[in-house]
Amino acid sequence: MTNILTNAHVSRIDDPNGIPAVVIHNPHGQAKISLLGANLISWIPTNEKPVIWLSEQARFEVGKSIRGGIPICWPWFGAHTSESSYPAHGFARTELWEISNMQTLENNSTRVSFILPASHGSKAHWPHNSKLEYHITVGETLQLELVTHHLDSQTINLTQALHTYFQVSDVRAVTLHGLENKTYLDKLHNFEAFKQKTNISFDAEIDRIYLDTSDECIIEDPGFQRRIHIRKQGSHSTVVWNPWENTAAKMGDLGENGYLNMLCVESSNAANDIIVLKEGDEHRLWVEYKVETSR
Ligand code: TA6
Repeated sequence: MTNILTNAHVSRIDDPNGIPAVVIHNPHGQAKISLLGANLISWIPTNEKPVIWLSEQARFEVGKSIRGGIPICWPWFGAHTSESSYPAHGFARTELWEISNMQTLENNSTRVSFILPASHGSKAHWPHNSKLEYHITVGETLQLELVTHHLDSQTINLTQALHTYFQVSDVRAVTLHGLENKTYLDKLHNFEAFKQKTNISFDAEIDRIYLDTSDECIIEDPGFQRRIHIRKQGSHSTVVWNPWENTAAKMGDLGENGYLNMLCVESSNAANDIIVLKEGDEHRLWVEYKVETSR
């Protein structure tokens, strides 16, 4: 079905489970968003290479997270603080979302909005009345906004992340700028705190939560002759992750050497960056990705 008013059309991906997706084509580029987790699995600006990485072995199955794209970690980041049986990174990324609106904006960008319906799973893991909306704007840049509305009387602690898998030419040739002089918790060393002295290059597994930072990050990729600018609001922590060869092999869905072509830079509220919401409060986590070509 093509919605001629918005340049966007919803089409079912060719997936045995028949999970639908929104496919957007407009003068600025194209994007694809699976309704499984409202996961933006592809963004290709016009005259540019793909910006978002998706594993060749990604599975589209309700109850499981898609390997790649932009999984939404909500309403907790990482392992649940008290219930070890609860799914890592919450349930928003493994449930089917609904489209709530599609529109073409004045500069020919396309904005699609989604809501996460309440479900049995969510009620079991999150006995609160919180409404979650997600707005994606595909234009010269990609803008994402995750909005939590808290509607019941019990104050909640929210952690979350836009767990973005960026496509890179070769992670060994890439440099990440913007986190210099920040303190980070290193998951590979039992979350011990360290100080980042320089920009970040990659030659091994990395899994870090950078604290007290709302700064712009830049992925410098000489192989693709581009820099990806990552701006954010409503987030004071940034997660950097690449599983590298051994962990990737154990995960079983990153594909052959897939780890070499991806880098996760996640705009988050994680670790000590906890969002406390009272009844009637809302929180907006906003990011913007912009590609600057050096060709
Ligand atoms: O964001 C980094 C991280 O928490 C890593 O520790 C790793 O677990 C990654 O997320 C992927 O998690 P997933 O549950 O998608 O396999």
